[in-house]
Amino acid sequence: MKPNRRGSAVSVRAAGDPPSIYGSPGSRTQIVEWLALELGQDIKSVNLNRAIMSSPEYRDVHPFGKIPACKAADGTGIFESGAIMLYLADLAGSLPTPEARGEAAAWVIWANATMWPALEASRGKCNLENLFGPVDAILADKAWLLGSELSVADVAVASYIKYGQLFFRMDIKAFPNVVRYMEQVEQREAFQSTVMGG
Ligand SMILES: N[C@@H](CCC(=O)N[C@@H](CS)C(=O)NCC(=O)O)C(=O)O
Repeated sequence: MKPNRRGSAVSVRAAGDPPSIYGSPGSRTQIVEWLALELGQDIKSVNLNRAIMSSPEYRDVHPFGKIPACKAADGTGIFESGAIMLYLADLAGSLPTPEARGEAAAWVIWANATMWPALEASRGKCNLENLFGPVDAILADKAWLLGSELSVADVAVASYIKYGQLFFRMDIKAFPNVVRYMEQVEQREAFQSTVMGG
């Protein structure tokens, strides 16, 4: 796996450059960086501070001034961590058909728009069976959500399960296949060096 390259400002891009990922340590930026490592997708990681986040140049990339954000080689700005993840998965050639893209997007959007908001609003006290019962059933006969290989779907879902455990002490032991799944995730070097802070 290639280490990420680190830059320092909202940059001008050249065709063929790797996408710039703008962010900071201890944020969703590390979910995106985990995925880039798993995919072997070269990215340029750029650390931002508050001043840069509110600058007009950065607002061209992320209209709401949040992190993470991505600037593609052609200058296109992409915001929302889930959208950035799907972009990287596409760029790496891991979503070769509209169906593969749709299947992966379903999980990325579920993690970002359904699972995490439910956990965050309830501090992990919502009905976990509603969220993780179906995930547990799916993982009964698959190593990963979409089959035998880790994909963008797993990076999105497992990151927010881990956030639930870290931030809300969420207990997933009622879901043995999810427990096994998270054990697999925890063993991955790329997860340890990004989401778990190295
Ligand atoms: N749904 C957005 C959330 C973006 C977000 O709130 N990011 C946080 C860091 S994880 C942030 O920018 N915090 C600084 C701020 O709100 O000014 C995403 O997934 O990208």
